[in-house]
Amino acid sequence: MALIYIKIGFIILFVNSFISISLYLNHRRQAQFSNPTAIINITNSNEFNISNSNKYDNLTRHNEKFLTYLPHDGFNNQGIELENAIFLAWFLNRTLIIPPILYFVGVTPIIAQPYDKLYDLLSRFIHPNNNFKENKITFCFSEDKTESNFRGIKDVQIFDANYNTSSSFQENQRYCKLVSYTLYNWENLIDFSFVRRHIKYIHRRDFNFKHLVESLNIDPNTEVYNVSSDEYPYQVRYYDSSESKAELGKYKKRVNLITLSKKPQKLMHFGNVFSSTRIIKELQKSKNFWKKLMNKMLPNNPIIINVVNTIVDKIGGMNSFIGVHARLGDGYFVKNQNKTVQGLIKRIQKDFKVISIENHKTSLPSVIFLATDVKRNDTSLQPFFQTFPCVYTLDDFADLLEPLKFLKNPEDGMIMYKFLTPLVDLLVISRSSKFYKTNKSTFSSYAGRLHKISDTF
Ligand SMILES: Nc1nc2c(ncn2[C@@H]2O[C@H](COP(=O)(O)OP(=O)(O)OP(=O)(O)O)[C@@H](O)[C@H]2O)c(=O)[nH]1
Ligand SMILES: *[C@@H]1O[C@H](CO)[C@@H](O)[C@H](O)[C@H]1NC(C)=O
Ligand SMILES: *[C@@H]1O[C@H](CO)[C@@H](O)[C@H](O)[C@H]1NC(C)=O
Ligand SMILES: *[C@@H]1O[C@H](CO)[C@@H](O)[C@H](O)[C@H]1NC(C)=O
Ligand SMILES: *[C@@H]1O[C@H](CO)[C@@H](O)[C@H](O)[C@H]1NC(C)=O
Ligand SMILES: *[C@@H]1O[C@H](CO)[C@@H](O)[C@H](O)[C@H]1NC(C)=O
Ligand SMILES: *[C@@H]1O[C@H](CO)[C@@H](O)[C@H](O)[C@H]1NC(C)=O
Ligand SMILES: *[C@@H]1O[C@H](CO)[C@@H](O)[C@H](O)[C@H]1NC(C)=O
Ligand SMILES: *[C@@H]1O[C@H](CO)[C@@H](O)[C@H](O)[C@H]1NC(C)=O
Ligand SMILES: *[C@@H]1O[C@H](CO)[C@@H](O)[C@H](O)[C@H]1NC(C)=O
Repeated sequence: MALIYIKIGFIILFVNSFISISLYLNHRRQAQFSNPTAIINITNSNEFNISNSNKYDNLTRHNEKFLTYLPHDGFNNQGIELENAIFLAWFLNRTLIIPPILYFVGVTPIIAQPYDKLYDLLSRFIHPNNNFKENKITFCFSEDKTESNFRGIKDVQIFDANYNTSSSFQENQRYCKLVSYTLYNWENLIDFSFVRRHIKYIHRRDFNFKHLVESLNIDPNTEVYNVSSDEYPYQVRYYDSSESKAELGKYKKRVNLITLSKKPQKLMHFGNVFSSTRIIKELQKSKNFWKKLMNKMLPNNPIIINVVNTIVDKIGGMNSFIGVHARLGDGYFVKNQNKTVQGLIKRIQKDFKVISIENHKTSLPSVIFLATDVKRNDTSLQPFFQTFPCVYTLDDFADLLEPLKFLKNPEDGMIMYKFLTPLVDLLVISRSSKFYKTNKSTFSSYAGRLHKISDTF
């Protein structure tokens, strides 16, 4: 997905009060090393004192080397970043420190940034504690009217939840939005059993650099290697083979992974690792690993899977409907709304000529489930509904989503309902007989990937 930098001039208004713990184990309270050296029982759920951890002692004693990265953008972009980081950790034989999902209700204000700026921005998202009770921020942005910017956002500032947005809007011509967020452990959603067999990993609890180096007990100046300053969103392209002739494309700089494997620093800190084109994989072992990984990053949260199965049953069962993803809601996708909707209509009509108002009543597959980021009554979608008579959206199954209202983030007690409904949308369409995507959407790519293997989860 095309991203360009935005100018940042933010003001820190909420104090990032110090959380004494920055690394933690997953919610299942197990050590998740491929070859566990220490299984630690955590009694106090949220508070894991890394400096008391036998595992940590063992790690440092055995000269463990670590690798981490900075997430940005929506859930699906963050998923690609995680997968790339898993590959890098595997290739470079380092223990991966996995950041939490930075989950928003609606569109994310955190898009690709130069390394230091992104770090600064991310460090303001913290778990609620005594001083900071709510997972809410206000972000104000001015719109970019030029075509180049994907999100349609030019300038972002982040404020606390009480920021007077009306004054901001008047003074700076900015749009402000109060958004909820939560920092969610990947293992609450995705099956890590394959990952666990192939790399060592631990979870990171926040985005505070100081916490990180303190937890690892390393010197930030001599024992950290910051891989790239990420002056451009597509700055560095990584190559698994020094012999590779693959071109840089939109990237600015080539780095061979073999060069990185010689770095002595304890922590190798990547910034932006987004995009499925970021790492060139030409070695056979890389290709094999990647192919397997792509088929193993599967959602496995039983509550979500149950909800999805119930909805799919209601529509008529797996493979008995057409799945469509219409990404129309923000930035680039707004400008292409009509094109996207017309494109989807044409492709479906071409493939399923049988679907029309006249023969809707035949037994041929005619049911469509439409996943979309806009409301059903949105003007741009009307041609779709006029063309196809039998279209369901997630709104039609609101009652079946009820179980998600009881799903809480164990870290902060946030009800996950609003964060997770897009994932339900995505999983339903992945269980269709035929899937139609929106170009350039990573939401669509993940749905398409799961669609190919939907009988396996
Ligand atoms: N409910 C629902 N939400 C959607 C759908 N498609 C996109 N969204 C929402 O649109 C926003 C951006 O999509 P994300 O997938 O999070 O962002 P991303 O990972 O950058 O993906 P893309 O922007 O699509 O490449 C998020 O709030 C999504 O939840 C959809 O089909 N259904
Ligand atoms: C540390 O690791 C060694 C083996 O590598 C193991 O024998 C020992 O029990 C571990 N120590 C703790 C405290 O877990
Ligand atoms: C962890 O807890 C389980 C059950 O409470 C117990 O059987 C086990 O011995 C504990 N392990 C450690 C390392 O304390
Ligand atoms: C964490 O461990 C350190 C060192 O053992 C100790 O000084 C500190 O009190 C511990 N903090 C908590 C919250 O247990
Ligand atoms: C991977 O790193 C560990 C130390 O963390 C080391 O013991 C092991 O030999 C390394 N494996 C390879 C293949 O380099
Ligand atoms: C917010 O800003 C507007 C416009 O400047 C002002 O009229 C209003 O009193 C402010 N509200 C608060 C709560 O400060
Ligand atoms: C690495 O980046 C962090 C975060 O921006 C910074 O604090 C640190 O000084 C950098 N370390 C090195 C060695 O460049
Ligand atoms: C999309 O089409 C509608 C008419 O169907 C039109 O009113 C609208 O301006 C078009 N939007 C864009 C972005 O072209
Ligand atoms: C989507 O991308 C494909 C391949 O690049 C292209 O053939 C197709 O026309 C695009 N569809 C739309 C609706 O833009
Ligand atoms: C769509 O419905 C919502 C209420 O669900 C309403 O607020 C909105 O104005 C409607 N939009 C259009 C384009 O009709």
